[in-house]
Order: sequence, then C-alpha cells, then structure tokens
Amino acid sequence: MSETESDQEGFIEMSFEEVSAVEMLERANEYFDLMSNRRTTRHFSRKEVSRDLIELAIKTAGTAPSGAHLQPWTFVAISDFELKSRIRKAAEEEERKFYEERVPDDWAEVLRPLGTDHVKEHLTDAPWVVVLFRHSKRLKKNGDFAPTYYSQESCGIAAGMFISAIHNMGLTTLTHTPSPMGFLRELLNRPEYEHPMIVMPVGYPAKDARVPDILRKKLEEISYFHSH
Ligand code: IYR
Repeated sequence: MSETESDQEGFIEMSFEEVSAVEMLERANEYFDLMSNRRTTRHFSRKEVSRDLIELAIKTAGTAPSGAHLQPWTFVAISDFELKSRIRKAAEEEERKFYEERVPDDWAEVLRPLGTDHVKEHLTDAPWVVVLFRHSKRLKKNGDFAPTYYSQESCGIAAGMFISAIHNMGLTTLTHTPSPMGFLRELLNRPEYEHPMIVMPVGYPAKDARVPDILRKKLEEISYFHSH
C-alpha cells in the first residue's frame, strides 16, 4: 500500500480474520452445497414471512460493492395485497402482449421449456414482492443531478446477494422481469431517475411447487484457467 493511502484521511484499517486452509475449503464446500440447492420456482405459498427477514435480506444486498460506492439502488418491499394485485394486473397486461405479439421466435424457443406464460400468480401469492430500482443519476447536496457509474453491474451484484440471502434463510425468490416494466415506477411512486430492474417475489414454495428439470453447466463449461 502506498504511503499516501495509509495516511489518507477517511481511511480506516481493514478488519480481516484469516482462516486456516482446511476451514477455508470446508466453508467453500458448504457454501457451494447450499447454493447448489437453490432453485427458482414460480409457485409460492401464501404463508406469511416476517418483515424482519425481508429487512435483513435488503441489508445484505446493501453490502454489495458499487461503482464509486454510490449504492445506486432502492428496494421497494410490498406485502399489501391490494398493491400486489395492482402490480399483478399491470404486469399481466404487458406480459399478455409479450407472449401474444411481441416475443421473437428465438426467445420463444428458449422460454418454452420453462413453461412460462402471461399469468403471474406469484405476484399475489408470495407474501412479499420486492422491486429493485436502479438509480441512473444521483441527487447532489446542492440539488443538482450527476451520473452514477456501473449502476447495472452494481444492481446486478446486489440482486445476487439478495437472492443468496433469501436462500440462506430458508426462503425462495424468483427473478421476474415483466417487460416493459415502466409501470412500476408510477405504481410505486419512484422518481424518474430510478428504473425498475427486477421484481422478486419472496416466500415459501407452494406445497406442490414445481421447477423445470434442467441441469447447470459444469465447471469445465463455464471456466478457463491460466495457471502454472
Ligand atoms: N418477462 C416474461 C418472459 C420471460 C423472459 C425470460 I429471459 C425468462 O427467463 C422468463 C420469462 C415473463 O416474466 O414471463
């Protein structure tokens, strides 16, 4: 580390506890096993989930790294049934047009095995629906707007951390992307520089929840190593 950085105002010492090589491998395996068991389902139970758990998942997502540490995200969490119903109605209107008119052939081909359609029960069945809004601008103290940086990447990482937090606590979530989803900004009253990015219903899977019979790519298919 450079002298200047260590002396710089606004810096503190990093806290880091080294673990043994054995423990590291153990933890790595445990985490892989945990995440390997995550599945995305569209079938949610109506069983309630406490607000505390949703708050903790959002706080975990909020630990994500972000461009220039601008934290360009807002998580809107909805349990109000009437509001979830309005979101569902608007989403289904868009999705009906997508499936009936807009979907290109190549897209339809890869959606077919997943069995999706315009009916979005998960938006009213799941006890919580969390909408992630991406900030394309930041509001400065003097009232001016300035850009954010890498907000897509930052919000993508935060969403991943939200998903893993939900899975780790024993619940399930679905990354739903109604298209287009501009209606969410109006329905949820967000400013024009916030863009709805992902809708995540959260809850327990339904008793008869189903998932597509699919496999994940193997390590060899998703990686190349250049090592000595
Ligand atoms: N937005 C539609 C279509 C859809 C798109 C993708 I990419 C998916 O992985 C699944 C669905 C919908 O939510 O049904």
